[in-house]
Amino acid sequence: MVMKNLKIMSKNSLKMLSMLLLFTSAVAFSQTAKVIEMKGTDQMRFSVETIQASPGQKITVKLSNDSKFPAVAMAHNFVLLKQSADSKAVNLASSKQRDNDYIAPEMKDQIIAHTGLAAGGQTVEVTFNAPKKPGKYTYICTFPGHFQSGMIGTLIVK
Ligand SMILES: [Cu+2]
Repeated sequence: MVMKNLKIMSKNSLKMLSMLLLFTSAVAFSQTAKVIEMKGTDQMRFSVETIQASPGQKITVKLSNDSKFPAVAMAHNFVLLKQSADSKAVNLASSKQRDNDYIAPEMKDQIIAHTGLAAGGQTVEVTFNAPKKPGKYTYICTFPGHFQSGMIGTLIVK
């Protein structure tokens, strides 16, 4: 009888433990994102050029554009690159892809996350998990000419 009760108890505690684990992972999954709000400027710069994140941290980047220029002249995006990426190559290929919002499909394996294009008056956003590996990660705008003008920033994971 004692044994039987013990067995039932351990079954129940296992159940509770697994429920607790489920709950904990659900909380981790729904972790609120760190929100980074930035502007793409007419001077072809990100208003935020450095983002700090802890490894794996959930980040939302909101990129707004308040330019008065038409979209064909001044739009922006946020493209976060893998450390192994060749930023010049990704930019060169992507900046020719007007029909794909300036993201080259063949370069997607070099990209961690990216927004769509923000024309004047628009805000675009993307949510992603920061890489787990500490280090520096480059983000760029692939609208033609902007990377060359210095529309570049750094995500620092530590
Ligand atoms: Cu831009």
